[in-house]
Amino acid sequence: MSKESHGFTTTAIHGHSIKDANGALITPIYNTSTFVFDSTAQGAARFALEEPGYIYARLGNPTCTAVEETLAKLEGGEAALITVSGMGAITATIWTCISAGEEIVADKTLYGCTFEFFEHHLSRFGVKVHFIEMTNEDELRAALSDKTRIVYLETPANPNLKITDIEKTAKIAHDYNPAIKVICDNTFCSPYIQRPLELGADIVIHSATKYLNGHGDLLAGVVVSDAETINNIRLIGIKDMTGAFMPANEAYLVDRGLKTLEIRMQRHCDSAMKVAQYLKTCDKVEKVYYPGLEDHEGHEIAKRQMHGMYGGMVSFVVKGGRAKAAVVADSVKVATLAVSLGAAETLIEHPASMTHSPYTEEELETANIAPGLIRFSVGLENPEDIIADLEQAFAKI
Ligand code: LCS
Repeated sequence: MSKESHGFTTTAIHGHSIKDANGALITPIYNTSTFVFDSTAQGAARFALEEPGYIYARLGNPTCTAVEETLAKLEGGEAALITVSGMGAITATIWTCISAGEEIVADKTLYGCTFEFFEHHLSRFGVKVHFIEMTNEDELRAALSDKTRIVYLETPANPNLKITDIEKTAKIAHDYNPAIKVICDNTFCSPYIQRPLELGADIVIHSATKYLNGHGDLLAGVVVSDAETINNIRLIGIKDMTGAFMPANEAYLVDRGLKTLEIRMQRHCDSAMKVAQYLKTCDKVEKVYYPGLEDHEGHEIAKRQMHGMYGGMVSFVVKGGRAKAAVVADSVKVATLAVSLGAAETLIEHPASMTHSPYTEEELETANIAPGLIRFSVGLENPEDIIADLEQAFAKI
C-alpha cells in the first residue's frame, strides 16, 4: 500500500494527476456518457484493456478518476472506486467477492440496510452470513470456516459506536486463511481519523454521503483496496452487476468536500467530545456512548486505531425509554430530526424506529441498540448552541 508523503489536507487538495487541457485549476465536470475512439482498433484495444483510456461513464470519467486517486492516497490504498451511494459500494463489493455456497462473518451491529442486505437478501442467493460479536475473539474463531470469504465490520459501529480492534480481527482472519477479505466500513471516521488498510484490513468502504462529502447534499460511496481488487469490483460489481458508478456532478462535489475534510473533522471531534462530556453530567441520560470517553468499553483500542480522535458521532440512552427519547428528538431546535450524519447540520435520530428498523426487537437487543437510544451527529454549529439546545430539549421531559 502506498503512503502519502504530504500532510493529509495537502494530499486532499493535490492528490490526483488529472490535468485539464485548458489549465483549469479545478477538475472540470465531464458531463458525458461516452468517450470517442479514434478508430475501431483503438475501441477494441480499450475494451480488451490493452490500451488505457476511457470507454463509457459507467466505468470511469476524468472527474471521477481525480477523486478516486485522492481517496486512494488518503486511505493508504493502491486504488479506489467511487459509487453512487454507500450501499452501491457495499453491494458492488460483496457481489464481486462472494459466490453461492460461500460465507460471510459479520459483526451483529451494522447500519440497518447493510444488515438487511446481509440478513434477508444474500440468503436468497445461497450466501450464508454469520452474525457474531466481532469483539469476542472466540466467537470470531468459531465462525470462520473453509467457506468464509469475507469478514465484515464497522468501527465505530452504527449506531452504538462499539469499537472493534481492526488489527486483531484482521490477524485472526488472515491467520485462518490469508485469502479472506477483511472489509471495514470506515464511514464514521473518515481516513483523517482511521486508516483500516494500515491495520491489516483488505478493503475499506465508505458512505461518502457522510463526512467525505460533508455537506449533506448528495449520495456517494467509495471502496479502497489493492489495484487488483478494485479492478475486479469495477469490472464485475459495478460494470455488470449493479451499474452503481458515481456520476461526474457528484464526484465534483465530493472532490470539493475532501479539501476541507481535515478541518471539518477537527471541529466535529472537538464539539462531539464537549457534547459527550455534557451528556455525562445530564441526569436525564442513562448511558453515553462516545469512544473518546475514558469509560467507553473500546476507549483504549479507539485511542490507538483512531489516532486519538474519536469522531463526530455521540449516542445516548434517555432514561425512561423510547417515549422519553422521542420527547428529546422532537424538542430540539438547533439540531434537526433526520437520518444520515456527517453534515454541517447537527442531526438527531432514533435508530430503533429509523435507521435500524430492519432489526427485530430481539436483534436490537442482541446488538445492544436500546429502545431509548438516540444517535446524534454533532455538526459544525457552535458547540455551546448544540449543548444549550439539548439542555432545553431535556427540560421538556
Ligand atoms: N455504511 C454506514 C456505516 C452507513 O451509516 C450508511 C448509511 C451506509 C453505509 C450506506 O450509505 P448510503 O447508501 O446511504 O450512502 N447510513 C445512514 C444513516 O445512518 N442514516 O441514514 C443513512
